[in-house]
Amino acid sequence: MVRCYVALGANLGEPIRIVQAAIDALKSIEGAQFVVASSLYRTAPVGLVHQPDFINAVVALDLDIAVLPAPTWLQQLFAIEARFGRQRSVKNAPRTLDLDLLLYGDLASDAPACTLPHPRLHERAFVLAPLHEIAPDLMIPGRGAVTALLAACADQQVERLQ
Ligand code: PH2
Ligand code: MG
Ligand code: MG
Repeated sequence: MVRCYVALGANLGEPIRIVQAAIDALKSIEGAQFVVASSLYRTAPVGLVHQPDFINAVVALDLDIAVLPAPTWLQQLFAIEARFGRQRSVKNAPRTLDLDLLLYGDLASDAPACTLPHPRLHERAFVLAPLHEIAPDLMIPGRGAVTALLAACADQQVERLQ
């Protein structure tokens, strides 16, 4: 088994409903054992700022490596994005659902199609706040403690939803 963390983000359509349904979809993948989901967060857009606020969350799962090696797991994530109507147009454009693989155990990869740990997770409060909620002691290989990384982006607006 390998512990993996997936970030969810949505800011088109009904993002709260979509993120909740996507969490359910992640729970039902064969070879993946659901561990925990964070609360949902309403977050200000980072990057392209003139777009609606996002709903973000992070999920932890334990994966059977034989069934779901990292490339297969990524394909599963893309398939869920597609099922929720994700269209890939402009980079960072509004989206019905974005699923980003943050960590796959301690696997380090600089393959362009799958960089691990996720290359921007350490600078994004919309990922770090939900990640810190479910794994406060987590260390990001090469980046440091989630707690310290989150403290360093205190200027980014994230609001935990009830
Ligand atoms: N995703 C991005 C770029 N900017 N901003 C917020 N708040 N939440 C996101 O999920 C997000 C973003 C690229 O995937
Ligand atoms: Mg993303
Ligand atoms: Mg993505």
